[in-house]
Amino acid sequence: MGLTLTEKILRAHLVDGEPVKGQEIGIRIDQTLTQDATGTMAYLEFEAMGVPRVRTERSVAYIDHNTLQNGFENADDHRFIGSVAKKHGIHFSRPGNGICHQVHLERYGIPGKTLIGSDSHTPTGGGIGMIAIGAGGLDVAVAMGGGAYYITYPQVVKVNLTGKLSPWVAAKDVILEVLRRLSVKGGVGKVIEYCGEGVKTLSVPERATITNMGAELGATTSIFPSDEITKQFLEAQGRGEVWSEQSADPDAVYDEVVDINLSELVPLAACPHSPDNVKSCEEIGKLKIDQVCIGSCTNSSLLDMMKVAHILKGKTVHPDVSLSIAPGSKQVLNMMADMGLLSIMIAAGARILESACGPCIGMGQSPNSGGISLRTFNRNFLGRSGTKDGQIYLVSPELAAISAVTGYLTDPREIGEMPEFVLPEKFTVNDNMIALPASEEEAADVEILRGPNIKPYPETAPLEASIEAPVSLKVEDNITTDHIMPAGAKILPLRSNIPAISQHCFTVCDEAFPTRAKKLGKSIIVGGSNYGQGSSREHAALAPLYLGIKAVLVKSFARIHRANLVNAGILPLTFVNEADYDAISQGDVLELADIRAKVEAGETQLTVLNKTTGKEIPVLCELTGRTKDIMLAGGLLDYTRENLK
Ligand code: MIC
Ligand code: SF4
Repeated sequence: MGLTLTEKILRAHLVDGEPVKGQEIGIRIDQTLTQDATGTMAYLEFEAMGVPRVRTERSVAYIDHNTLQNGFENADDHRFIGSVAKKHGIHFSRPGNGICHQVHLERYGIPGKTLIGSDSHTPTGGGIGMIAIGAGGLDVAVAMGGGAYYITYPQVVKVNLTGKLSPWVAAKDVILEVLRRLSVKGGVGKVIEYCGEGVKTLSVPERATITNMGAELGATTSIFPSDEITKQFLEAQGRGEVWSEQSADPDAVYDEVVDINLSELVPLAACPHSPDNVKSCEEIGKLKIDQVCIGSCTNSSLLDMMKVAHILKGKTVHPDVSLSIAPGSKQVLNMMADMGLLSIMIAAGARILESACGPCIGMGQSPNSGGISLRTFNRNFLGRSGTKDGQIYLVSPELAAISAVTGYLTDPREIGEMPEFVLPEKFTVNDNMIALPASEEEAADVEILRGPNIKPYPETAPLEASIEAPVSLKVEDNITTDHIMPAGAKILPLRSNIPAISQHCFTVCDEAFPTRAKKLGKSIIVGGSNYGQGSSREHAALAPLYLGIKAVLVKSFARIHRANLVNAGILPLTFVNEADYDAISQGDVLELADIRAKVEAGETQLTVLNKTTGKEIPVLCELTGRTKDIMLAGGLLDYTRENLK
C-alpha cells in the first residue's frame, strides 16, 4: 500500500513509537524557528536545560512580533534573544528582516525536512514540501536540545485540486473555501495534503498562503508536494541545491478526500469573528469599509505585492479608508522598491509599515470604534485587532486592494482583465540582516544580556495526591488563546514577565478573573469545545499556571494548547458526556480524589465529584507514557531536566 507524503516524511524522522494513526509518535526535528513574542520564554527554557549548543541542523530566531518599541521591554527582549542566539549556535534574524514564516520560506526551508516553530503558522513551510508544525516554546526548546517532538500520528486528508483559478480569484480563496467546508475544528488530528492536477497551477507563495492558514483548521499541518515549481522558487532564491522531489505514492491511501475545482471558486471573505465564517462577496453585499490592511505571514509575498501595486496604480485610496501595507520581508520590500511597486503604493496613499506582523497581532493600526476592516491576515478573533467592537473580514490582497480604492467590499473580478503575474527568475538575495552565531570556541565569552522585565519561568510542582478546588471560570465553546492570553501592543511587552502578563489572563471574558484566581490559590477552569484554538502561545498555559490553575475540564481541546497545558503541568480533562458541562457552575468545588495514583496507574477514565451538588461526573484524562511522566513531574521542564542529560 502506497504512502502519503506526510507519512513518508514522518516515517523517515520517526524516533519513538509506531506509525499507527491516533498513537503518539516522536519525530526528529531538523530545523526550529522562534519569534520574539514566544522566543524569550523559549530561550529561558532552553537555558534552563543546560544544553550549550543547539543540536538541530538549523535553528533560527526571528524578531517580528514585538517591534513597536514603546518602552524598553521589547528592545530588551530582542537584545536578550540576539545574545542567546549568538551563544548557542542559532541564526538571528534582526528586526526589520521580516516575518518569520516568510523569511524562513525564502531563506531556510528545505523540502522533505521537519521544522517546528513556536508559532502556529509554522505550516507555511508546507508550501515547499516540509513537515512544518507549530508548537509551544518549551517543545521548541526541547527540540533545540536534540529531543524528539511528539505528535499524534495523524490522519491524512487529501485535498484534490483540479482546474485553475479564474482571474482575480486567489490562493486565499482556496483556503477560505477549505475553512468554509471543514470549519475551525475540522483539521484536528489531521494533516491536510494537497494533490491533483491543480497543484501545478499554483506558485510557491500561493501554496504557502494555503498551508499557512491551514492552522485555522486546527490541523497538525498542511503540505504540498515539492515539484518543478518548488525547484524554480528555490533556484530563484539561490538555493537550488537544497531541492528534492517530494510527493505521495500514486497509490497512497487517504483517510478523507475533499475535491476542489479551482475553476469554480469565487472571491470569498471570512466574516467576523471566525476564520470559518466564510461568505462570497455577493452574499455579503455592498459593505462600506473603514480600513484595509495588507500583509501578515499569510499574504505578504512579492507576488501579493505585485498584484496590489497593479490594482493601486494611478489610483487614490478612498477618502473614508485607511490602507496600510506591511511587506513580509526585507527581500520583498527591497524588491518592491527596485521594481517601482513601492512608489505606486506611496503615490496611491498607502501607509507603508515595516516588514513585521504589525496590525495582525494588534501592534498598531487598530480600527476605529465599530470599524469595518478588510485584512489579508489569517485570524479575525474578537478583539484581536485591539478594538473590541472592530469588525474584521479576512480577504485576498486582490479584494483588499480594490476595496481600498472603492471604499466598500468589492469583488475583484470587477477590475477587468488580469495580466499574468510572473515571479522574477532571481530574487534579490541579501542576508545581511541575519547575524550568525559565534563559533564554539568564542561562545563561552558571549554574555547573555537580560533586561529587568525578563522574569524566570513560573514555579512548578509535581502532581498532587488529590485535587480539591473551586471552578474559578466557566467559558463557552471555541475559546481562543486570544481570549485566554490577549496580545496587542500593551500586553505583548510582558511576554517575558509571567507574573505581570498574568494580570491580563482571560480579561476579555471576565476582568475579575486574574484577581479571583490568585486569591483562591488553586482552582479549575471549565470550558466548551475546541478550547484553546488559535495561537501556539504557551503563555495561555503559563499564566493559568502562575494563577494556580490545576486542571482544565472541557468538551474538547485544540492540539497545541492541550500540549502546552501538559507541558505546564496542568491537567487536561474532557467530559465523557458533553451534557455534563451543564452540571457545573462557576464557584462549584470539584474533587479529583487520588489523582496522582490514578495517573500513575495509567487510568484514563476518571470521576470528578462536584462537591457543591454531589454529582459524580465521568471525565477522560488521556495521558500516554511520556505525557503521564511529564504530568507527574510537574511539567515538561522538570521532566526534561531529569531526562535530557
Ligand atoms: C498569532 O498569530 O497569534 C501569533 C502571535 O503569531 C501566535 C504566537 C504568539 O502568540 O506569540 C501564534 O500564532 O502562534
Ligand atoms: Fe505574525 Fe500574524 Fe503571522 Fe502570527 S499570524 S506570525 S502575528 S503575521
